[in-house]
Order: sequence, then C-alpha cells, then structure tokens
Amino acid sequence: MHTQVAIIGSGPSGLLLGQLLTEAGIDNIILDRVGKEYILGRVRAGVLEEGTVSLIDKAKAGARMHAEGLPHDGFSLAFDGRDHRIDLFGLTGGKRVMVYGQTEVTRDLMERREGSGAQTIYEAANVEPHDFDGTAPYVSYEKGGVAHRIDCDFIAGCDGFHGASRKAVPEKSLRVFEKVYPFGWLGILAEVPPVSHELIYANHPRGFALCSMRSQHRSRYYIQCPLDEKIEDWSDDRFWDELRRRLPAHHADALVTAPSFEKSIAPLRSFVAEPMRFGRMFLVGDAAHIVPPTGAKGLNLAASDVHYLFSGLIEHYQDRSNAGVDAYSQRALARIWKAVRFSWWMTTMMHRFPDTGDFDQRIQEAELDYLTHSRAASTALAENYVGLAY
Ligand code: RFL
Ligand code: PHB
Repeated sequence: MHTQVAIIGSGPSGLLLGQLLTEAGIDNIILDRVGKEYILGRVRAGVLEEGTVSLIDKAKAGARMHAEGLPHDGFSLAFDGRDHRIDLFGLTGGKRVMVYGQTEVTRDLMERREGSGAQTIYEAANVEPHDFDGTAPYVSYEKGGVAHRIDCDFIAGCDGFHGASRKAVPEKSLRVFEKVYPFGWLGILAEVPPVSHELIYANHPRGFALCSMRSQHRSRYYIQCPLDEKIEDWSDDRFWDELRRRLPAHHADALVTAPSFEKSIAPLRSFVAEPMRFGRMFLVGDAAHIVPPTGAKGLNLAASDVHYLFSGLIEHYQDRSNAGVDAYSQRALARIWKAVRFSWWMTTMMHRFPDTGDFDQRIQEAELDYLTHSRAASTALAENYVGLAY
C-alpha cells in the first residue's frame, strides 16, 4: 500500500489532520490500535478555543458543533465562599470558548471521514514507523494475524502519550521535560442540568473542584483526589457530598444529583518532548506533550499542532517548499510552552498541594485576590484561556 501521509492514531489530532488533508486532496491513511467504539467511549476534553472551532469548520465537520455546542462568554473562579466571574468576552475584545465534548468532536470527524471515503484501519496491532530518517519511510502493522506495510512520504505520529511514534525515536535525539503533580482528578458524567450556566473552577481547603457540562442536561464534575485513591471507594453519594462541600453554599444548594454513568480518575502531569520532527516523521498532540487539564488546553494544543503541520504539508505539496515542515517543530513548541506555563499556573493556583506550608497558602490567596481585583491580571488569564493566536 502507498499513501502520501500515514497517520498513526485516530484521536482528535489524527482525525483532524486526516480530514484537513483529505479536503485538500492529499491522500492519507489513519491507523489505530483500538476500534471506533472504544475511541468514542473515552470521555475527555470539553472546552474548545475559537482556533480549534475554526479548524473543525475547515475540516467540514462543524455543523453539529455549531447546532449543539454551548458558546461560553465567561467562567467563575470560586474561593472564600464566593464566585468571581472572569468575563472572557469583555476582557478579550469579543472572544469566547465553545463547550462541546471531545467525544462529539471525534464522532463528527469520524463521520465526515467515512463520508469522504478516506481509509481508516482500526484494531491494527504492532503499528511501527520505520526509516523516517531517510527518503522512503513506511509504517508496518498487523491485522488479523497478517503483516502489512504502508509506504508513504511522511508519517504523522498522532498516537497519544503512550503511542509507538515517540518510542521509535532514539533516546539521544529526544529531550524530555516533565512535572508530575501529587494528585489526580476524579471525574463523573451525569444526566443532570449543570449547577450553573458557566464553568466553575473552585479552590477550597478540601481541594479543587470543577463544574463543567456537556449540554443543558448533562454535567461533568471533577474533584481533586490523592493519587492512590481507588475508584471503587467512591460511591456516587460520596462524590456528590464531597463536591457540595467544595462549592460556595448557593451552588451546593442548587446542585442536582443523579446516578453517574461514567467515573474515572486521571493523574495530572506536564510533559514536553523536543523536538517534534524527526526527518519525515512528526509528533502531534499528546504524543509530544501533556498538560494538566486545569487550563483546558490539551485538545486545543493538539489542534494548533495540526494547524502548523497541515500548513507545512500544504506548502510541500502545493508550493514545493519545505519551509513549513522545516519550521513545524519550532512554531508548534513556541505556542506549546506558553500553554504549558498557563496550565501549570492555573493548576498551582487552584489546587491544594499536600506539602503546602502557611507561607505558600498565603501566596495562593494573594494571587487569587490580585487576579480577581486587577483588570490587567484578569485580562492575562482570559487571553490565555480563550487561546493564544496561532
Ligand atoms: P489521543 O486522544 O490520546 O489519541 C491517540 C490515539 O492513538 C491511538 N494509539 C495508537 N494507535 C496505533 N498504535 C499505537 N501504538 C497507538 N497508541 C495509541 C489511541 O488508541 C488513540 O485513539 O491523542 P490526541 O489525538 O493527540 O488528542 C489529545 C487529547 O485527547 C487530549 O489532549 C485532551 O483530551 C486533554 N484534555 C483536555 N483538553 C482540552 O483541550 N480541554 C479540556 O477541557 C480537556 N479536558 C483532557 C481533559 C484530558 C483528560 N484526560 C482523561 C487525560 C480532561 C481529562 C479528564
Ligand atoms: C471538561 O468539561 O471535561 C473540562 C472543562 C474544563 C477543563 C477541564 C475539563 O479545564
């Protein structure tokens, strides 16, 4: 088999890149080690920047997002028993975010891909990129016990943090930066109206809590928990009680509860692998970087990587220039590090760290007080939250 771009991974980065390439007439094949239903069963991101929304539109997969997604003009920081609204729209000169689940983005991109006839190979075992240092790279895999090979011009490693692409790069060629946080997020989904029409990020002595949503009838809630917490120890009642305790009283009183239909614990980490290009292979999205979810940046960074790589590939195929692919790693990393900084800062400001002393606690309180009373500081938060320019 031969294709122009072999894409490893059918998550949002692989699907978005694949669809943009297909719309531009560039042939591509996507490979994933798991099946479609498994991918659609993962509950992850919920907040899309305007740049991400535009890219989904460009991939012609935006119709349902515009019909069902919820545009948000602000969110609340809750601490000290009160809400402090961050007016995203007012502070950024008219920018907003879109609340629309990653699962739905993925479903829309998959449907668009199926409609366009582009090929996706699900349940491909032992997917491996080869010879990306030379001029004739290829990807090998097994399906139904039979070995296959796809020859290609380029390989896009869109296979997430645990994927095969980054692992195929010799250790000496990679520089890795990592910070692991001493807590995780326990999250649930429930068929209940959201406690507030905007997101609430709460800093409380018992730990962080986040009230988010997927629609007017479906809510997504998270609470900070120790890393060794076991999901079996968290009945729905225990979760709802703990969430209520971490919210200002007027929200706690208004919280509508019901049995959850998804519950999971995610550890928090910051991770960046540099560079993101190795000859004819590129790392994209979570394959190259992870941010803690506090700033809602993971999926949005995957989208900005796709933007830089897609424009580089277009320049290569349409203008016969390699300037864009040569600049990919540097352009993507410049934006990534700013989002890594923002996510680290939001995480540090909003969580209770097990080893925080009195001094650090007062610094956190001063930071929140400053942030919510200074227009300059609120503007910096809003500018980063809606997403820095590409
Ligand atoms: P993904 O989504 O991990 O997809 C990678 C795909 O590659 C496949 N794969 C392989 N295929 C072939 N061979 C192999 N060896 C393979 N290994 C893996 C996998 O099966 C999978 O289908 O990476 P991608 O596409 O780069 O997308 C990244 C996003 O998923 C991620 O950054 C976000 O979900 C992060 N995130 C959030 N991001 C936001 O922008 N806003 C948010 O509000 C937000 N909230 C979150 C989040 C992530 C969370 N978790 C669970 C990590 C909330 C949570 C709780
Ligand atoms: C979500 O809805 O899953 C979500 C929203 C905002 C975040 C993280 C996750 O910062």
